[in-house]
Amino acid sequence: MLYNTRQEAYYLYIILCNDGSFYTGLTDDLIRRFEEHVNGVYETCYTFKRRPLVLKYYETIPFLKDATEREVQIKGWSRSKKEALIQGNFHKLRLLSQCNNLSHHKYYNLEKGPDSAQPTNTPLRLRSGQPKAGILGGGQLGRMLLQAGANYPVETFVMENDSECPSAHLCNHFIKGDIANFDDVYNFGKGLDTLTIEIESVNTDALEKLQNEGVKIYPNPAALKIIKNKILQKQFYKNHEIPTSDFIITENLAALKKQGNFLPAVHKLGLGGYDGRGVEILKTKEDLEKGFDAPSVLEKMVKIKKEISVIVAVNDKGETAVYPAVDMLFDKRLNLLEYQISPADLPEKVLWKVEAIAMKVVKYLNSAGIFAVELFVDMEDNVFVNETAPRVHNSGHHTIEANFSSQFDMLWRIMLGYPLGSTEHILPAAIVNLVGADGFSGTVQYEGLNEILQIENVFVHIYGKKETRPGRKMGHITILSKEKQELIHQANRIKHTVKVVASPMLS
Ligand code: AIR
Repeated sequence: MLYNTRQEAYYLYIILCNDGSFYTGLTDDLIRRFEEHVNGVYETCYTFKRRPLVLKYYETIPFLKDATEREVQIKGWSRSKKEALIQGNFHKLRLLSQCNNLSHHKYYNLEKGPDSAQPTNTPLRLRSGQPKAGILGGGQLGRMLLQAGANYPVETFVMENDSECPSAHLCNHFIKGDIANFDDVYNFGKGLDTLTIEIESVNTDALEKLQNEGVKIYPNPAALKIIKNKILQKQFYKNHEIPTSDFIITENLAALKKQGNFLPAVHKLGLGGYDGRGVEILKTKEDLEKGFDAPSVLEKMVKIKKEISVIVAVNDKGETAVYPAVDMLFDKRLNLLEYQISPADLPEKVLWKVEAIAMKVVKYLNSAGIFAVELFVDMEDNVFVNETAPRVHNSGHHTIEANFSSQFDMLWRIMLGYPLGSTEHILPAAIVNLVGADGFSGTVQYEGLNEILQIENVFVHIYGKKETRPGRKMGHITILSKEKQELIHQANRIKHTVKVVASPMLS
């Protein structure tokens, strides 16, 4: 049984009036409602001196109960508190310009009310002379974060077990250590001003201690503790009435084997899985053997029309910036992201629902940082959260070239206390992941790059991993184009041209 399948989207909105006061309301259709306001349908709310001037703010809330509670709450706020809310969220308000550009906006010429000031910065308060930032984990995500960090005044530190990892040569200081070990993480972090992760399997107890001692940690260790354990993550969605597929917790293989009637389902290892590892699709009773003999979660299979990802940035002040949703296409066999196309091709109403649910996840995680919320859209356009990553994410790699502020740039802004960047895209994009080909293990070799590098709208990212193995993420290629057909065409071309193999001597 699924809970919360009846989904709607409500908009809590605030209109600035020409006398400087705010009008707060609730609607299920923001554009229509604003039109009504400007056309005088709500004359009784206004006087001759008080007229609706401009739509300043909205938030999308998936359930009526939450929406009415929120309306009552905001209506009770003082003017300055409403102003702070508006200022804090100026990034995510894509719909606003759409509403405010309505051609029949008859109040345009009214004298402007007091406009909101630009948000003030909270520069990082340094514990030492210059910002020292640490990254736990040294894979491709850390590498791309360091590439963006090179543009900022920051001294970078990376800890990882493998001193030949993709990040080792791009940071200012590399420390060899075990990210799952309390002492290693604590000793690494204690001299730093700010710290982030690029993989979930880190020691969260050490992070909590560091946080108590004043190190700024992104994401908040409490949020990371929930997300890194797939069981706690699912319970978190359920507790906060965030739509997600039904699930059962299985302690071991024997317990899993009793759940034949729950199939088809996806078995996910509680701790430690990533990039397709720790996930098994179980369709028939015979498949139960493939499940995990450790605490795991068995998730009912949803009939999926689309898989979507939304990346949300949150800073210390609780301000948010949302990247346009993207379509994800998976390699079913490897359980890995194969292509990604952005922005997602979905009806606007579904996109709003997707965005509202992603915002709800982030709100209840109560943490600054970057969050990638992966969602399913079913045949009836219901939206379910699949899982969330509290870090930069594969589904956002296109933002390096395709958006004003990339997900990596954005994380630096958050960690260093600068204003959030713009998430607007410059051009639509696609990503093709370069994964190790089947049958090849050993020193990596890339075939076909020469041909692909002759195409003008592609950008190659090789992660610098020395060794390939089947299914390992070794790089990605981004394509930019106004035309969706061109994106798909080039993505297919790349997929069939570039091969990640091993050098013949070692294969
Ligand atoms: N990663 C972390 N969670 C999911 C992914 N894809 C990235 C991180 C991590 C790297 O994958 O950058 O360090 C590990 O990749 P590999 O191929 O060494 O296992």
